[in-house]
Amino acid sequence: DGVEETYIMVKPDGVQRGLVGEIISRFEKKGFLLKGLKLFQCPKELAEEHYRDLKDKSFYPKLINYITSGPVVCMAWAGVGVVASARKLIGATNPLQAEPGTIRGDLAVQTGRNVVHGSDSPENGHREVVGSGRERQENRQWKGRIRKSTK
Ligand code: YYY
Ligand code: MG
Repeated sequence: DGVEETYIMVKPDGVQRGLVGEIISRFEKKGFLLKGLKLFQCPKELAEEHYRDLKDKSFYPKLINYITSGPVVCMAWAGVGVVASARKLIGATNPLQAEPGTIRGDLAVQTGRNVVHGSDSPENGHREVVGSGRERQENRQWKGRIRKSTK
């Protein structure tokens, strides 16, 4: 049926700048379904797992420092084609190249402070929402509770 899940995360700069409501609003207005949300201080090990594909990049240590520097807002969003659509709403990785009208295009300037994360494939969407190992059980809780209330 094409319904997918994606993991959207307001990064520490977005939370500190008070952009949580604005970012949620864009996904709500588009018409996607919010399935779960939590404020979360990401431990270093989970940040490393989340960005494991980038561990050989020169910016990786800074990226891990940044993402663990303050609370993030974790969200699971669902809908038809939500993974690719969310990436379009978010805009290019480098905010200076992101189109006006996108979240990064409107709200950010630096790649290293680009306010929001979105999964890049349905497989990663599922992996990032559900998690693995230790965080799996906890994720089931924050997602499951909201899911019940939306039924
Ligand atoms: O998926 P997206 O966030 O748009 O970009 P990725 O290539 O997955 O990189 C993840 C994250 O790493 C990016 O949002 C900022 C940071 N980063 C960086 O600091 N410098 C780069 N040259 C590339 C990415
Ligand atoms: Mg990415």
